[in-house]
Amino acid sequence: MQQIKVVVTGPFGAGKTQFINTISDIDVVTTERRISMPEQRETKEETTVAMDFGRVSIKKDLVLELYGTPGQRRFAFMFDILSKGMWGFVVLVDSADPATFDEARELLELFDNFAAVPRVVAANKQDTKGAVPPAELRKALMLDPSVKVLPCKATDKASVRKVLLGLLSSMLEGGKVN
Ligand SMILES: Nc1nc2c(ncn2[C@@H]2O[C@H](COP(=O)(O)OP(=O)(O)OP(=O)(O)O)[C@@H](O)[C@H]2O)c(=O)[nH]1
Ligand SMILES: [Mg+2]
Repeated sequence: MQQIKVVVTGPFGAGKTQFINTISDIDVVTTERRISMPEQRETKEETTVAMDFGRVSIKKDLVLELYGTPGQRRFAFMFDILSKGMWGFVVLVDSADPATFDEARELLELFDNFAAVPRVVAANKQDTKGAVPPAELRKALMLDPSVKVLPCKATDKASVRKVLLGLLSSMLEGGKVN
């Protein structure tokens, strides 16, 4: 059995917990707590304070272990703990929230520094008003052509699966996964 550790990161509220909940075969281990800062509570009530953990069977003998990071930067101490031993990572971005794009770019660089492993950017919330398409997100994030930017709707299982398969195919190209 090959177990592949994948980290799901991205700015506050990008949809990381949702992404893992949608695809996981097991009940996700979450660490959501009520948001303490009133200005952030306008968007939602709870935030991840340590991690999400889920797993998904991709095919016989191949399981992805998904580790979601917190989005609030005060919990960033978890980043290097969660990234230990990762085989790849996903940077999830709320495509309708350009104010978070710079941070998404920073996270990509930060996790790249932890480990130079395959990564994909998921242009999430494609179903929401004002969501920019993947090509536009690529430009805004000034991404290298080698980084895949995939459309995503974290509430939709097939869509989440496509993102993970996109990452997996980059890993296959690297020859680590078979
Ligand atoms: N319409 C729509 N809503 C989404 C999508 N993905 C996530 N959401 C919603 O966006 C909100 C934030 O999602 P979370 O999964 O809590 O985001 P997060 O990245 O884990 O947030 P933090 O842990 O606080 O950083 C929730 O209400 C989700 O249901 C999507 O693709 N489409
Ligand atoms: Mg979360």
